[in-house]
Amino acid sequence: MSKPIFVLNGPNLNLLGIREPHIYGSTTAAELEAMCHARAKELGLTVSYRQSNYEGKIVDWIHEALNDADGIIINAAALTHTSVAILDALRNFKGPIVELHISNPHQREAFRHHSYVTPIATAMMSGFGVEGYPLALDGMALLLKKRKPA
Ligand code: CA2
Repeated sequence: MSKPIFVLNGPNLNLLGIREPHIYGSTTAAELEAMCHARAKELGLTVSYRQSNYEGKIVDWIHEALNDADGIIINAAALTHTSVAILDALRNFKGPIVELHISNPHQREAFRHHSYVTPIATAMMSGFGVEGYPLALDGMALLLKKRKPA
């Protein structure tokens, strides 16, 4: 039986649509979650969408995903650039991992150019605004299909 795709979001992504719309757009977190469920439904997938401002919470969710998710889409936000704990947790996950960013961190400050998630990610999506989430789900569906030949 298929398991959900965990869509994990890091610090401050609860502020989507409320602050810094010039960088992150005007779609709210609730609208983004709805977009993810809608695209997942079209793809025959289910999504467990989560956001936390706490590194340990995200590590706990990755541990939960080890048994309970078919794939992980992760926008670790600022923790992308700092968290060895998230990298170590992701190392244990056997399914596809898509690293996602709303902006293109490589066009921004130098401290955003290094990611602890990239070395363990199967694929990356960045710079498409919040549309990157449904696009990442499209990519996830492709990766899962490749793993389970019909
Ligand atoms: O582009 C992305 O998705 C980022 O992961 C967003 C992080 C940033 O630290 C990364 O370098 C790139 C920041 C998320 C902050 O989210 C906000 C959303 C709305 C208003 C304010 C912050």
